[in-house]
Amino acid sequence: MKILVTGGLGHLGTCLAERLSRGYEVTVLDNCSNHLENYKLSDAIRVLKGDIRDYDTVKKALKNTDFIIHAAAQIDVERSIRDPIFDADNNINGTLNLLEAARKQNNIKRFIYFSSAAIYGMPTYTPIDEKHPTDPISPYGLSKLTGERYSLLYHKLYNLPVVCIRPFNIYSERQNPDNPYSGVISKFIKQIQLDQPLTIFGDGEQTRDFVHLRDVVSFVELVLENDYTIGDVFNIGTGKPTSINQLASLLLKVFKSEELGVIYKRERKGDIKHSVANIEHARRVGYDPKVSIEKGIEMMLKRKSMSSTEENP
Ligand code: UD2
Repeated sequence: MKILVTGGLGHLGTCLAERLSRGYEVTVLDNCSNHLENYKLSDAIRVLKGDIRDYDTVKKALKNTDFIIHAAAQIDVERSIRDPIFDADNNINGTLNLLEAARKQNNIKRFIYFSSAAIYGMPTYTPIDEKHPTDPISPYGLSKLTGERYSLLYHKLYNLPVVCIRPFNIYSERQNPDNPYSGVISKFIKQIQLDQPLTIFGDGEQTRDFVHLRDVVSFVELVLENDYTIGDVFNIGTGKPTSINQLASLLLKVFKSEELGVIYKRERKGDIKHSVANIEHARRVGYDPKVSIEKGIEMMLKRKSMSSTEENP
């Protein structure tokens, strides 16, 4: 069975490609734009350099594929505000190219669309379930939502076996802190390595649902194997909120760097106060996140102290 992973050289994509290459023939399609995240993949994985904005490239990449995991996207929220056309071109038009090529191919067994928690905008209640209103506050949130809506429409109109995943804050020991799109966890670890205090934006009482990449990948495996997920949308998180203050204390403790402390800076513009997923829907189809934030950070410490080559999370 063949799988195409778009964005297969990114943080999420490499992990998916590596894990799935154990049971499937994996091809990744990536435009290598995010050079900071381009990991070396194992030789068993076929790498196609190309852009999802180009329909012919997408059509060729899809040839003979059974499953598609669409993880390629413009993911920088601030860039989406600066350049909404670039954002829409990647996240809407790129997605549409894939959907259209998949529809024409006519024998796709699964089309997994990676959406985002950003589609909810400012939550009106927490934990956020899938029925929560979607009211994005950035072009990025809107383009991810539009891609999701297109995907679901392709399911309804053309019976394309679509499944949409709405991940919350994904992290792993693979995340590159030098990448400006990288999350708060890898940024804090980098500051610890540089013997700097951790920089907290705002009062640090804002909360996030940090989900380890390993749990996200396990859910993808479940979706690939189970037809009953088709046509549906799933939040993927842990269901547990962690405040940025709690995160900072935990990291300083685990990395034995409490003396560094934290410094507070002005709140980031448009920062969401509380974000935590209700994951009951995913649980009902068998999702069972295993990596708590405490365990995930222990895993990061272990990785940082290992000098050996990269291992897949
Ligand atoms: C996440 C996604 C983003 C988008 C957004 C939608 C990640 C990495 N980013 O952004 O792509 O989907 O959700 O809402 O998953 N913070 C600090 N100090 C730092 C860095 C961050 O205090 O050095 C705070 C930041 O102000 C925020 C929290 O930590 O309150 C999480 O920040 P983030 O950049 O990891 O992720 P987030 O939730 O803004």
